[in-house]
Amino acid sequence: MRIDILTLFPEMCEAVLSESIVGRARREGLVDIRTRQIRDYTDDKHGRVDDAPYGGGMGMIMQPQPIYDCFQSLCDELGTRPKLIYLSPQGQVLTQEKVKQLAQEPNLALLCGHYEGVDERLLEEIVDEEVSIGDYVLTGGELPALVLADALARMQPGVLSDDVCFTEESHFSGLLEYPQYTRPPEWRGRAVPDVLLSGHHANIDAWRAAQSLQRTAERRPDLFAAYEKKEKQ
Ligand code: 4GO
Repeated sequence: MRIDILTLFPEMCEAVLSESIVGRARREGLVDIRTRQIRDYTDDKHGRVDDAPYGGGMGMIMQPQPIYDCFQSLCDELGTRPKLIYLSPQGQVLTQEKVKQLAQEPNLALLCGHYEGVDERLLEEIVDEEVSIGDYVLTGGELPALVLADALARMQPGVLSDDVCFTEESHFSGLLEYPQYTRPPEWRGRAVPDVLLSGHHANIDAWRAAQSLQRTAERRPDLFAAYEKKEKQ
């Protein structure tokens, strides 16, 4: 899968994308994530990419031309038009279901807004979907784009150590993850639950399933209700 991040802050994105599991996945060619500097495509001789909002009001708005030309150059390079996603609080809130769906796309482009946002006509002209990572406002779309890119990267074959990893965990079964422990067996007077040291795999599986259900019921009644509904069918 290839993901292109259209941004005024490519270094910020590269810093995050070069580390840890996503960094290794990129180096191993398991996922192709690139950044594109929107400012490189402005026609303005001073390099401007934003201007004051018509009708007045706070802050600056990103102009359509640099973003449009940046996206066109990407389409030319790819020889195809990737699905373009704009990260915004107005978007559909991201879920693991949505991540699974987007992970099927061979090419995705992620547009990061800054300042007070992007001229609406650009969104109408080229944006396919708006996605939000949650109901809060950030100073830019870079962190949400990086969240989405990370979630997509870990779905690609070979990125996680074991392919079953992401089928067993939270949100896949629709339940929260069970608690996990590692050495030492006792720490600050707290013991690891005996069952996990028993080597009895059927009991361990049953304990983990019960923990998942209990946590979900306590912490996420919304997810628990959806899970029970799904189980009844
Ligand atoms: C996305 C973008 C929040 C999200 C953003 C989110 N804030 N909840 N800010 O996914 C346009 C200018 C949007 C700053 C951007």
